[in-house]
Amino acid sequence: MINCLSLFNSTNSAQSNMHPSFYGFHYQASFYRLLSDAVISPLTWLTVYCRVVFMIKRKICMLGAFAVGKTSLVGRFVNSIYSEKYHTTIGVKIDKKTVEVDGEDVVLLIWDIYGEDDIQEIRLNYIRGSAGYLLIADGTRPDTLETARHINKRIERTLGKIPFVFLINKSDLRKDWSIESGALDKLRDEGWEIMLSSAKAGDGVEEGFTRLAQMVAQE
Ligand SMILES: Nc1nc2c(ncn2[C@@H]2O[C@H](COP(=O)(O)OP(=O)(O)OP(=O)(O)O)[C@@H](O)[C@H]2O)c(=O)[nH]1
Ligand SMILES: [Mg+2]
Repeated sequence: MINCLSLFNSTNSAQSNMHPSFYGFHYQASFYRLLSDAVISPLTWLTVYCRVVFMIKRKICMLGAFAVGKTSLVGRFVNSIYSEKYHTTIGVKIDKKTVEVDGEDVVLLIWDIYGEDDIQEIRLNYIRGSAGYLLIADGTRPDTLETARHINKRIERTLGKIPFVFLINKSDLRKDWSIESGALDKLRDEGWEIMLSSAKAGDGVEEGFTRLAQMVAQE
């Protein structure tokens, strides 16, 4: 009991040592904190909510022949990683990355689809709902350019014209390239936007995805 009383007294005496202006300052600070919580917080939350709900989201696809580097390009772009090992994609793998286009965030849902070969064509069902696609060829394999042309024709016939960027990948192996520049000039004349990339060295990867993001953000 004595102990409790002495505790009470000591607390009281500690408080009485405080300068009276301390209480005024304390209440004023609390008042402003309440005001900011009541006004600024809802505004902040509303801003965050609007940014999330009205954020531009676009599905894009990685298309091309097998082993041209579709998965490697996604790995480089999304996670800044690259591997020499080749694991063919089975079906589809979906990744996500936000890029900034003209000061606005654009969320890219990237569908990395298995490569086309002599046995299997790409299923157009995977591509439905896409705002655009990266069409990829391997600079060291001219036949992959033909595959890219074939895929593009099928998409245009079935789904209509949608924006795309043509990436000639493996530019780090430029000395081994066998695609004729005349063939690329012909495609440019047809309106194809062509860029060079290397998933291995990282060259042109960001640029390719960002260019497509600019095109699809306007859709
Ligand atoms: N030198 C070089 N090799 C690359 C580059 N990009 C990919 N590769 C290699 O090419 C092989 C195939 O790469 P992937 O990214 O799996 O190719 P993909 O187009 O996804 O293949 P599929 O899923 O089978 O259609 C791997 O061994 C990669 O390391 C590049 O820019 N330069
Ligand atoms: Mg793959």
